[in-house]
Amino acid sequence: MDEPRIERLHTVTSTQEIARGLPIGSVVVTDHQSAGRGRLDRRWEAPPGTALLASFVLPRHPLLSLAAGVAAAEACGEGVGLKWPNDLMVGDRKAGGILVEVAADKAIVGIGINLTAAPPGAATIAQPRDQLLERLRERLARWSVADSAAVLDRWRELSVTLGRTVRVELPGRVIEGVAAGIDEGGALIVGGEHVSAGDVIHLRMG
Ligand code: BT5
Repeated sequence: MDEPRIERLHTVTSTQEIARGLPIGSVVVTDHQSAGRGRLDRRWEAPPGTALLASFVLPRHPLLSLAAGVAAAEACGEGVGLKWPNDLMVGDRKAGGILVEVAADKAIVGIGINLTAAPPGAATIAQPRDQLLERLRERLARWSVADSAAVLDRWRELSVTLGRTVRVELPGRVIEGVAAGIDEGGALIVGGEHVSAGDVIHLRMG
């Protein structure tokens, strides 16, 4: 079995592509991505050297998306909350995003956090990159093997979505209502419906 390793690369297409070939415990970090990816084929944009851009190879976990959000919010510290499922928020602005991709025997957790620049309407978390990376590694190691009940409890504490009036855009339809909770599978409960995928928009303070 290969040893886990840390790859620090100046420029890549996406850290996710490099991480896919590495063993559990490995990390890929870069200054710049020419084709940084969000969910659903969206783009993740960050000018060179302005962001933490990393992919972590982790064991699979049924709630890894929420667990990664918890780990990242804790690594960022005070003032950073989670919009369902795992966007890093400073107030109502997005400061970081998480993309979880699952393979047969491992999962790749990609995390992008704006440090010194952000697109219009987005936020930064002004912290030194390497220190933040170290805290992320440590928190991810812990939360990626935590039991689901602990992940859900901590996610609820860090959430800025619960209690808010939200709009959920699903393929072909839209639900609006108060985000009342998350179920044991990590689905958001809105208007009595359990939403496990889709985009959530916070409508107003609730
Ligand atoms: C995400 O997708 O939020 C997951 C982003 C994951 C990025 C990391 S970077 C390291 C690793 N390697 C990769 O290639 N990806 C991961 P999603 O929820 O789909 O949000 C994408 C949307 O966020 C875009 O459509 C934009 O509207 C917006 N966006 C793009 N760049 C942003 C930025 N720097 N800050 C805030 N919002 C951004």
